[in-house]
Formats: sequence, C-alpha cells, structure tokens
Amino acid sequence: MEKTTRRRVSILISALLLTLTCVLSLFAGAASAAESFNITRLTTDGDNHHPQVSGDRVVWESFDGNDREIFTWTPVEGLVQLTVNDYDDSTPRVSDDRVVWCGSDGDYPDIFTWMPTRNVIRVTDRDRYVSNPQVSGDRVVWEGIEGGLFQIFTWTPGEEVIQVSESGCSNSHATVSGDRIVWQGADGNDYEIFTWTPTDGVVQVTDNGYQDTWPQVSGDRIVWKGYEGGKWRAFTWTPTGGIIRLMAEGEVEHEVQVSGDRVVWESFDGNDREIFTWTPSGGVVQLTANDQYDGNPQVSGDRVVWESFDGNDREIFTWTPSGGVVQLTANDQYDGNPQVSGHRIVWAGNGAESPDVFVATRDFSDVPVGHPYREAVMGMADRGIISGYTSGTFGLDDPVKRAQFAKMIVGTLGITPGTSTATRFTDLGAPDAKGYPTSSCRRPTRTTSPKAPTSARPYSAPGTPSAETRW
Ligand SMILES: [Ca+2]
Ligand SMILES: [Ca+2]
Ligand SMILES: [Ca+2]
Ligand SMILES: [Ca+2]
Repeated sequence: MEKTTRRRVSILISALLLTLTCVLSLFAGAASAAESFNITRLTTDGDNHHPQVSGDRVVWESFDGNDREIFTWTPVEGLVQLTVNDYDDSTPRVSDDRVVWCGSDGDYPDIFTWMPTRNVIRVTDRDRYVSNPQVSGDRVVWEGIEGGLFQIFTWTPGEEVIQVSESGCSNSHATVSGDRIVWQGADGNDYEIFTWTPTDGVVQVTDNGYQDTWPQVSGDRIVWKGYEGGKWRAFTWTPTGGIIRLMAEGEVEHEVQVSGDRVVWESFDGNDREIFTWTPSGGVVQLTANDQYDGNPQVSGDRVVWESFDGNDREIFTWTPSGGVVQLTANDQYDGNPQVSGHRIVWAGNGAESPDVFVATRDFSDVPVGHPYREAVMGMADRGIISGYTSGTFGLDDPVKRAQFAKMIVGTLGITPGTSTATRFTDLGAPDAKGYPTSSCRRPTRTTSPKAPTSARPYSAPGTPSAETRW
C-alpha cells in the first residue's frame, strides 16, 4: 500500500476503533438473552487429553496405542497432526499460533515448538530433565534440572536460552504472560512467589512464613494461593498495587486463575465447592450456590468456565457478566477440566469410549443452521472479524455503524488491539483502557490543522457522505 494511502486508512481505523467501545457498551446495557453455543467433537480415535485453546487454535495430546502425539485444530485449517514418531509427545500449550510441548526423544525429554508457517523447532537438547512447557506470544518457558535443582528457563526465537531463576533453591510451577514470568521458589523455609521480566530481572513478590504456591499471571497481575493463618487464601499482586488478599471467608481449592483484571477460584463453603470471581471494581462475586461440586474454573476476559458434578457425572458451565450462567453439556459422560479463550471453550469428554476433545463456540442465536447467510457469518466469526453483540445475537437486519465497519476492517487486516491512544474526535467519549485503539494504527498528531475534522460520527452508516470527514 502506498504510504499516504496507508496513513489515511490508519487514520480511519484509529478513529473508528475508539468508537467501538462506546457502541458495545450501549449494547451491553440491552436486555440479555441466554448465550447459545455450537459444540463440535474434534476427535474420534485415540485417548485424547489436556486440550488447550488460544484464539481459534486448539491443541491436545493423543495416545495412539504406541505413544503420544500432538494435534492441533482451527476452524479454518481443520485437524493437523504435529508429531509422528515413536516416542512420547505431551503437555502441549498454545499462544496464538505458537504451540509448545515436551518430546521424550532420548533419555530425557526436550522442549519443541511449532508454528503454522514453519516446521517443528527443537528448543532444548539436554541430557537433563525438563518439564512444564509454557508459552505466551513468542516467549517459551519451562523447568529444567540444573545443579540438582529445578530452575526456570526461557527462550524466544533468535535468542539464546537463559535461566531466569536464581540458583541455590528449587523453583517450579512456572508460567508466563507477555514477557512476565512467574514461579514459586523455596527460600529454605517455605515457598515464595517470584517474577521476572527482561527489564526488571527477578523480583520476589512474597516474603512470609507460610506456603505461597501455584502462581498464575495475566499482563502485570499475578495471582496465587497462600496458606495464611492455617487456610489456603487467594492473593493477587501488581507492581503498583502490591499484594491484596481476595477472600474473607472459605478456603480456596486448586489454582487461582486470572485473565486481565478478573480473578477466579473455587472455594469450599463447608458443604461443597463453589465458584468465585473478583475484579478490582466489582469485588468478590459468587457465581454458583448449590449443593454439588463446582470446580476447576478458568477465565478469559470476562468469561468464566468450570465443571460441575450433577449427581451422575460432570458437566461444563460458562458465565459472563452479561450472559449469566449457561450449561454447555448434559450427558452421561465425564466432562472436565475446561479451558477457555474468548468465545471458545474446550474440554475432554470421557464416556464409554476413550476421551475425546470437544470445542464449544458461542453461536449467534439469530443465525440458525440452514440460514442462507450462516456460512458467511460464521466464517467471519471463525476468523475473529466479527463477534456479535454481548447478548449472543449477530443482528442480521441491523444497519452497520461506522464503528462496526472499522472493527471489521481491523479484523480483516489482522491488527491487534493495543491499550490506548489519543484522538482528535470529540464524539467518541473517553477511550477505554482496554478498547480497540492500537499503537499500530495510531493517528499521526496534527494539532496545527484548523480544518482537521473532529467528529467520527460513530453511529452513522459508513457510506454516509460527510463534509467533515474524509472517509
Ligand atoms: Ca510421539
Ligand atoms: Ca511463603
Ligand atoms: Ca457447589
Ligand atoms: Ca457429562
């Protein structure tokens, strides 16, 4: 694209992106209908375990009778087998299009990675044990034995492998978000939480007399469970906010999870377990209140998923602030350990046969199967170009607003939303810190032009002739 044209497109996109949050917030206020989901079974053969999802991509491991292999699926590419060999490949993780896993190709396992445009790359080639591969963007993290103790290592394409944890104590349970790595390390008395970034190096988050374990991280927010006062409690930390204990009552089970500013956990209430969520603005909200086991919650954005024992076996549930609770499965097989990314939820369902991988994608309730435009609408949804209203509808007959048109342009061009930007348009409201404005299409600053248009008119149709705008 010619430079000036590209700049003009950038201006258009930047302006309209800012409006999108406003438009969506209007729709979020509308009466909410129950969300509906399409459920697809991805596998029929083998023992399939530990599905993970990031964006459109699902990964899992499958035992084919001899050893385990890694598989991936997207709605556009379908199913692809990533490994074909005679040794174990296991514990895959995925971030966007990058997949990582452990391959036991010798006396000790090694770390491997794959992307759609490249073949499999070997990250490590060691004669010592490695485990627990994790990935965020291009950053791969794992644990490996060094000097008789577990240490935390990281690698990004084109860089050497580096050890981020400090030798002398044992470190484990590493995970990563962006460039921030977290783990738990034994300080000689108990476990503490540590974090590392390329700019700050290692920072010790906790320093106390009880166990702090199972950290998770999203952006700069770290969560974990700490055995404070004889009970497991949920904690969070940010570089600016310090440590906050999230719960006053109950005892947290399993790992605490986080996505953005939303934290989820399961808690024993004296009878059984319930699901809780916390945000800085909303505080603690209890999502379930029943007499059955609710557990293994995960979160992506504002969507929470978990499994619940219905008296016979386990079923999958999801919740959003606008859509409420939706039960995804109702069958006589064990459905457990769900994972979530955006509008996609994956889990392994184990019935009379061996476990298989299932994926639920939020459907549009007003574009049913057989509708003449369904293929086109769902094709755009599969590619992340459209996502519909928070009510779960597509709005087939709704006129397209300028803001929505901008969202579709951004989705088609594959531009990743940033965190904030500035605008000269006065009818957009305050930019949302988590909205669509992106540094990659930030409008050049032009404060000197007296004729610079100041209205994006987000609620007009995109083709509306306008004297005050150039698009
Ligand atoms: Ca294999
Ligand atoms: Ca501690
Ligand atoms: Ca319960
Ligand atoms: Ca079930």
